[in-house]
Amino acid sequence: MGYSAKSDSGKPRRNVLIVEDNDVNREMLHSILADEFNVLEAKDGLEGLEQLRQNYSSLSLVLLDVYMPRCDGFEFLRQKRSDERFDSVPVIVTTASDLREDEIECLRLGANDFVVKPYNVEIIVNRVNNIIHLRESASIVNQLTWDHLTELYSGEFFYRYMHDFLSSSQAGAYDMVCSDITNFKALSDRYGKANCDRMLQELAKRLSFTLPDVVAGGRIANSTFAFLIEHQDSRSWTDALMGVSHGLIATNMSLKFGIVENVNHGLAVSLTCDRAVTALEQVRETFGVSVAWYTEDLHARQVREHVIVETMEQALAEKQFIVYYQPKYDLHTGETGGAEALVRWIHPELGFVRPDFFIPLFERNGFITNLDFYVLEEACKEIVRCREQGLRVVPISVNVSRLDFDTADLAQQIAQIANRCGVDHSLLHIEITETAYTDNPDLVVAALQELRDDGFVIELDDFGSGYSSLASLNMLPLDVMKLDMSIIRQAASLDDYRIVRSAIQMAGFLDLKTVAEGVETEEETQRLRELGCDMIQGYYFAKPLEQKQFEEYVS
Ligand code: G
Ligand code: G
Ligand code: MN
Repeated sequence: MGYSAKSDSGKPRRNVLIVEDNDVNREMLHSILADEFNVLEAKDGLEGLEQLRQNYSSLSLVLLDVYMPRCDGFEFLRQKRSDERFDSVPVIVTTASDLREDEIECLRLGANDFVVKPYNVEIIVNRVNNIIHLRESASIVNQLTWDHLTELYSGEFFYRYMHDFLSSSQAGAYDMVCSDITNFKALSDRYGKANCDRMLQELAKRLSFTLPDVVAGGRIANSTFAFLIEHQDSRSWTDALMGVSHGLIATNMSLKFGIVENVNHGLAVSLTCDRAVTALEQVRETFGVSVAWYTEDLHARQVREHVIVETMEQALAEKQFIVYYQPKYDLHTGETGGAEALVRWIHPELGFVRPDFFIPLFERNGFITNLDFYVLEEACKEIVRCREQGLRVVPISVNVSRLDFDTADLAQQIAQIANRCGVDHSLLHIEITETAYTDNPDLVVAALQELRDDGFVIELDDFGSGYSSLASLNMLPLDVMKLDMSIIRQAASLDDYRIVRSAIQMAGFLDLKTVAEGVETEEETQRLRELGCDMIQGYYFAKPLEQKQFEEYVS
């Protein structure tokens, strides 16, 4: 921060306190300083201490006489030193003579500088400015260096300091340990900020003691600490962490540790910390203390994820995403009754990338919506191609991610693509999952209603997987229920189809058609037919097919 002595430059005027019993001296100092400073006055040490107590936070400096009645300069300095709130206020002592012993005693008691009487205007003004400037810069450095709550380093300082440290100690081996309270938001909502602050404070203290051979610790985010320690077999000390949250705030606290062993001295410290945090984020435990390591596998996955995110836009532009079509077999007619569009990515470097891998990533960064619109358009073009070649035209269903519902005019955009391609709306089926509904019920119901009114067919995907709720069945405007592969698999392996039967019955009550997914055998097909299932989709009938194969299939 640039400090300007010119009070008329727009910078705030600093407050300076003069503690002096001699009226003439006090007046003189006052008139010397009044041009640049707001001057406060005290007639002896006691008054001076009272002023200090009231104004210490806004006071930039004290000018202190040594010999005064009631409470002299020495006593003032002693009292001031006993209260650390006053540490931020520097003191210049004014002495009448060149009494060395007095000067030494004042320095010992914490005075910062001297001016000797009789006063010299230039010397006083410059000393006052220098001391204030010094103190203010030191205070800024101090603020940037420390996290005052935990007394760990601030994140920025920790990164810089550890970078310098690691660059200068090429030979040593170190481990990075990051901790995070993963339910911190919930805890602070419940217990309040002050309690959570105290907890962080206590936790930082405990970790500083519990972790072995700590080089330094920093608070790198709200509830995230990082410690660099000397390298050692982590299994030798991680057990000690298990008790570290004991008695802190709540028994349901979720404290996770991520460890990067043998940190790479050349890697930015913030990235090393990111890796430790990535490791701890892998932990599924939702309470208690858990520890995770940043492994080779995790690293390889992160690199792949990075490549995927870096190349996704270009991949879409270059049509590296290929749409496959998996036929659905109609158990009533014995013919192909539809198909599901399933996207695949042929990546120039990574080769074939599974959708299970990239779709969750795209759902995190929002790119899934671009991809879904692309697949929708490809599916429309495929319908047109089949029609133009005189092939049998069957409805194609596309998967619509729950994230797509954040698009304000989703229904209109889907309709626009269909219309532009010249595809009848009834030939496009929209597959949604229940998570879309649980995320944002009102929005999803409204968008689906609009789509359905506009002639599209709505299918509920993955029914029976995860957290199926009957509420979503009730609330969503639906036409088709797709029974998840997992309940078909389970029925087949237990030879018990009761769940499948009741799902099909329930669909019947709700006027929904049923599609069973992941049907792999003749036996399963037979059972599903008996139970009144309308369609089956699965390897027994057909795998997802490339466009050409699909067209041959339906011809
Ligand atoms: O083919 P299979 O491995 O293709 O698909 C894995 C998962 O990816 C399934 O849950 C499927 O619903 C999903 N999926 C496949 N293609 C798409 C797509 O185009 N959009 C969305 N949102 N999900 C898709
Ligand atoms: O969108 P949904 O989650 O329903 O995606 C269907 C998934 O099921 C895709 O990954 C597809 O490749 C896969 N799949 C389709 N038929 C079968 C099957 O018979 N067996 C198995 N194991 N998977 C299948
Ligand atoms: Mn699907």
